[in-house]
Parts: sequence; structure tokens; C-alpha cells
Amino acid sequence: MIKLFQFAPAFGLPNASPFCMKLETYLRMAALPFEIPPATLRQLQNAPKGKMPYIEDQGRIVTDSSFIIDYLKTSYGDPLDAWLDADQRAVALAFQRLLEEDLYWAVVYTRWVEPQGWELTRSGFFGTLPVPLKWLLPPLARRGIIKELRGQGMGRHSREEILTIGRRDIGALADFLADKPYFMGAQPCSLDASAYAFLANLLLAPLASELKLHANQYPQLEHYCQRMRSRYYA
Ligand SMILES: N[C@@H](CCC(=O)N[C@@H](CS)C(=O)NCC(=O)O)C(=O)O
Repeated sequence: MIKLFQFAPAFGLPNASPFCMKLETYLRMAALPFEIPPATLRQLQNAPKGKMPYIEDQGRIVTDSSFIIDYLKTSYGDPLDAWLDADQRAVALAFQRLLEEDLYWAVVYTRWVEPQGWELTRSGFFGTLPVPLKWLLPPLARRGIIKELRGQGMGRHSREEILTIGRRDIGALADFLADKPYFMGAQPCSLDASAYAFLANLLLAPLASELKLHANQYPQLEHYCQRMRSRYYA
């Protein structure tokens, strides 16, 4: 059985880490049997790349949600993406990158840097830790994330510039989804694992960020999240 190591659920979502939720969604979409061991701090310390999620399958550890999905496709077949032609695959990859390499960092900024987001992140991610960890870890983790934001580049922009970037990404996602049931058309594909995880983390987390307010202007995004939730998390 595939073991999925990820953070504990938070914010009323299957996972407040969009990468963890992406992988869990993929496993559900591909109907692969998996189990989730109770989350511990040690799992993150043991993560080979220092990031969640990772899996253990047949004695092998595989890390990074996209490399894990490649591994699962090679080991168990590809029930979701075989119907895509080269053109569709290129578009799906571009949208995946928009979600994971760009919008992600704008959302991280709203969660970890903006005061209202940080209040929620601190209690949602660290609130159940024992004392003194729940006092010591949050400022350390926040400092680390602010450093990552600067290293990646997003953190060098002003707040308004970051929100402009995030709003553009959200607008492009909404325009491309339009009235289709899934991102690439009538049928779901692995891009939907990413899209649902990132959009649910934006729309359904209890943080009224400027980016969420912007996403709320596109009803198709919320309908899409409802469609994915009832199909894969009923
Ligand atoms: N490219 C990785 C990104 C994973 C990632 O960034 N995970 C974050 C949570 S969203 C993490 O584990 N952060 C913990 C840390 O940096 O200490 C993937 O696709 O799995």
C-alpha cells in the first residue's frame, strides 16, 4: 500500500499545503489505494528534500508531487492523461507551472506575511503543537518562508505588485476554465489535481485575502471546486 506522508489537515481542507492536497487528489482521481500515517514533525525532518509531500511505496521513497505522479504513472499506469495530445499536454504543463511556481508564492505571501493571514496560519499550522514548540516554531518558520519568498523573487515585490501578479494568474485560470467542467475539457486530467488543490486553498480556506476576493468574482472557479469535491472527496 502506498504511504502518503503529508501535513495534517488544516483550514477545513484535506490539506492546507496545496502540494500535499494535489497529490492526495491525484491518488483519489487515479483510484490508487493509499494510506496516510498520522502526521508528525519527524516526517518533515525525514523528508529527503525537506518538503512535503513524499511517499513510500514498495520500500522506495519518492519525493516531490510531480515526480511522485511520474513514478505512479510508470508503476501503475496513466488513467488520467493518456487522452491528451501534445498541444493539450503543453497547455496543461504551462497552467501547472502558473499554479505551482507563480500563484503559489503570491498565496504564500498572503498567508505568511500579511498580518491577518499570519494570524490564521500560526493557529492553523502550529496551534496544536505542545508548549514550548507552539511558541518557538512559528517565528522561526515565518522567518524561513520570508527568506524563501525573497530568494524566489516574489518577496522582493511590493504588496500591490504581488497582488497584481496573483490576480492576473487567477484571471487567466478563470478565463481558460470558462464553462468547461474540467481544465482541459469534458474529462479530468492530472492538471485538475493541481488546479483543485490550489484553487480550493484559495477559495475555501477561511482567509479573506485580496486574492480570494478576486477569485470570488469568477463563479466558475467555485463551481469547479464543488464539482471536484463531490466527485473525489464525497
Ligand atoms: N515541488 C514540491 C514543493 C513542495 C512544497 O513546497 N511543500 C511545502 C508545503 S506547501 C513544504 O513542505 N514546506 C516545508 C518547509 O519548507 O519546511 C512538490 O511539488 O512537492
